[in-house]
Amino acid sequence: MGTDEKTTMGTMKVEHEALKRWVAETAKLTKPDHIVWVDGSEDERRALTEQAVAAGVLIPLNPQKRPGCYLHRSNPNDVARVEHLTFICTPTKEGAGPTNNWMAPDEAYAKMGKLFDGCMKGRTMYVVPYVMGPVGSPYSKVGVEITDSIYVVLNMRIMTRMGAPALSMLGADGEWNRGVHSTLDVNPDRRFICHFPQDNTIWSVGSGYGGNVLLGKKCLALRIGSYLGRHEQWLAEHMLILGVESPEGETTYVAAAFPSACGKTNFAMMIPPKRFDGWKIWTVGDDIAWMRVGPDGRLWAINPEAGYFGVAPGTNTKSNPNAMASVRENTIFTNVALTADGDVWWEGIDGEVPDELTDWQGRPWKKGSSEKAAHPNSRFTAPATNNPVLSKAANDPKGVPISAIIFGGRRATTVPLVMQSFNWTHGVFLGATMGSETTAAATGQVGVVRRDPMAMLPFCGYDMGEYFGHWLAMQKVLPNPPKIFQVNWFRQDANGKFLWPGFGENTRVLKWVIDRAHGRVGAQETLLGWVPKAGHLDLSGLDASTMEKVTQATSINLEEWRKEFELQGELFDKLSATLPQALVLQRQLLMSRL
Ligand code: SAT
Ligand code: MN
Repeated sequence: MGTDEKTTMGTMKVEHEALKRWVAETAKLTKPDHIVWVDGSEDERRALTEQAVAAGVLIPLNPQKRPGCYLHRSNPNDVARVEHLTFICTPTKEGAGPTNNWMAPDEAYAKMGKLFDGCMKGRTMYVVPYVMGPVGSPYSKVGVEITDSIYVVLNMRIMTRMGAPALSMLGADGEWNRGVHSTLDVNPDRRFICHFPQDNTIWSVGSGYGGNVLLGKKCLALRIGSYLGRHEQWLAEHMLILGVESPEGETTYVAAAFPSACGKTNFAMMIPPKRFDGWKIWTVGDDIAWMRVGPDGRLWAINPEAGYFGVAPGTNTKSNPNAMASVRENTIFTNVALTADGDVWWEGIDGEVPDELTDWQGRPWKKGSSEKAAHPNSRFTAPATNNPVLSKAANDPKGVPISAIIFGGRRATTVPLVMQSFNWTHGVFLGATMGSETTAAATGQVGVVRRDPMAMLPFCGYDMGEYFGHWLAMQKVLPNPPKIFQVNWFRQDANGKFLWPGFGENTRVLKWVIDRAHGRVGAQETLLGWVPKAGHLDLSGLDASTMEKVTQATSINLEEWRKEFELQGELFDKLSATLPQALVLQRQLLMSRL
């Protein structure tokens, strides 16, 4: 390879025979006109960007307002993850479990093989080597994504450590995740995202959007990652990682799971309120955590990603100033609206609503229109290095030690602002029974409560009951485990108004969590868990009406909890074949306390 006139290798030498063979086999199937191995260089980025602009895939934004930024409009039928078209193709249906769609591996390979046959005729096939995690870290994993989408290549360049460093990490015989992606004709009837955990393989066809096609993200880092984690005794989780630095200079790391579009990015980048002068929050990651037991018996986490694929709507200098700073340059925007002077716009961005815009589909839009100008799941892809509060430890190959794990959902009722689990098993139970109201991050109805255990329902690469078992088993190899908490920023009053101010004010909750993790503040025992004692949650500086609401936000209504335990039963019934007995008993115990 490299001598072949169809193939461009850049400056790279590929010494990995099995990799070369696999690329050749894939090319034989997909029949591209050209094959380009990407090296991740700046020259290459410039050239690919020019091609993407010429092809209309990227629209350059005003270089004065958004230097190095581009807008992409996806096919309107292709704007979110498609869970009903996502499959776990384990040898047996039981391996995937009752919460995943399953297809037999032979059937999936045959079905998708037909779609892949000749799909890149007239197109260029990009070979994208990438690392999830710091280059050279023993915790990191290498993947190679073959794709016919230049948009995917440019996004992968932001989201991962892409190109030559990945190939050198792979060496001559390293193991890698085999990803094949084609946009095909972007037809939902021919759209499948299939995972073959036993083969460390992902095949994705018919989409060009986000988590369906940036295969390092949900597909490798979570679905395949969780499967690998179970076999290799580590955890691949849908969690942000942040560091909290106190005025005394002590930094405590926390990992937190929330479903998609529940404010993980905001939480990971938040700025403490005035009251917390001298405190700093540092972002390690905003979406995914890979966590292992370190030599000291603590849980150590890396962020496998190198960028943010964040939700644009609602992002502004109040909700997330650091995200606004992160998207100032070298960012790809997807499905946001365009202003007359070539800047981006979305619902909830700062400033006046412009009189006229071009909407996310490229149509003229007027102020007052009943339709949204930006798609509710419109996104920015921004390099982590743009983030003013990027943690210095974000690139540390050994990761950061986690003192607390937080599980959070979007719940209008029932779940109080914050609660600490009695112990590890109860903490796993809190994660396992998480519920959340659905958002626009996945296609389907928005706003209905669904169980989303550990925010992993769409991302667990094997049977969910076994996954809980793996979490419980981790305790045995984790002499110094993090404390586990549950939070809910989204509780509402009877009129549907949020009770807790959220955003930077979440620092107040975080402070209690950290003090608990270090064993230096008290707590009040309730039937359901430990909650802050009166006066322990720092509410100073909040106005009287907010204080009043906080009382409601922290209240526990036993009637609501009776219903909650009832509803949890639906998930437990569904998982009954493999649900650990410890969790069944945990639920019975809590119910009997009521
Ligand atoms: O589209 S993605 O899966 O990458 C984003 C998300 O749903 O969290
Ligand atoms: Mn996510």
